[in-house]
Amino acid sequence: MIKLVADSSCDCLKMPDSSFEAVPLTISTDESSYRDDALLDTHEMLDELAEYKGRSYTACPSVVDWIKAFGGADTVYVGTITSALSGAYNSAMAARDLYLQERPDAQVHIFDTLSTGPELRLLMEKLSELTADGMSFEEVCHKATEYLHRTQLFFSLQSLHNMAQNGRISKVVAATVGVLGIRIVGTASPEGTLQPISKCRGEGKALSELISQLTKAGYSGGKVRICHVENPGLADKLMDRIRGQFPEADLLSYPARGLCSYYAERGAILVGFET
Ligand code: X90
Repeated sequence: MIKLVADSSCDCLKMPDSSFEAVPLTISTDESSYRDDALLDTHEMLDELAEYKGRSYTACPSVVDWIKAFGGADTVYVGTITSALSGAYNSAMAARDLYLQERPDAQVHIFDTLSTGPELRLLMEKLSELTADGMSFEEVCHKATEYLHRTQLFFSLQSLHNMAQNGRISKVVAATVGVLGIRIVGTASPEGTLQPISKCRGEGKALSELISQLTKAGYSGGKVRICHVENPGLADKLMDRIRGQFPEADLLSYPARGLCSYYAERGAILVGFET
């Protein structure tokens, strides 16, 4: 049996035609904790966190969480959020070691996306295609790794408060965003960190900047996956613009689940695409 596993930053609970499992990260305060699973109400979580005066945190899946998700399968492909910002990749690697001690004949590969959200989702969709084609483990690993080099992530964020609070970016960068409708457009750097590209005043400017970045990066009509944090309007506008240029493009937008909602914050969109 083949199993596909990703942490919950993929914003995806199911995958058609594959045995897929998302392993939740958790978001917490000193008073409550939110497991990023199918039961989480992200809207309610964002409301409660906006009211809450204290600090909030996140935690990656534990080794045991990962092993449970591997579910006894002989072949497991795992996609994780960037190892530069989360312990998810390391805990998945530790889970792999333990799993292989118990089952020396199993095959487990962990992909560090050096990204998150829709770029992780694209990887999982690719893995689903490759495994359906009946390829060998080595071939799937090779092709999926190659694919990751041909995908990219851009985003527009209205606030960097939670990224800064949790030490994922500098407070200096964070302070320039959110005031006077300033949004930041950025990308996942080659090292897997948040790389700001430009500051934009207003959503229209952010939209134009995203389009121009996509074009510069070499987007030419491939897949685009857009996750939004309570901003379907911006996601739709982006899809309309892309469809205007590439009528055949495979586009999909969907709401972010818990982890991306927490870090990208309300109003954000994350755009994963094939170059
Ligand atoms: O292990 C943990 O506790 C999770 C930490 C995750 C921190 C980063 C989350 C990023 C979510 C925000 C915008 C995109 C940034 C992309 C940088 C690669 C999405």
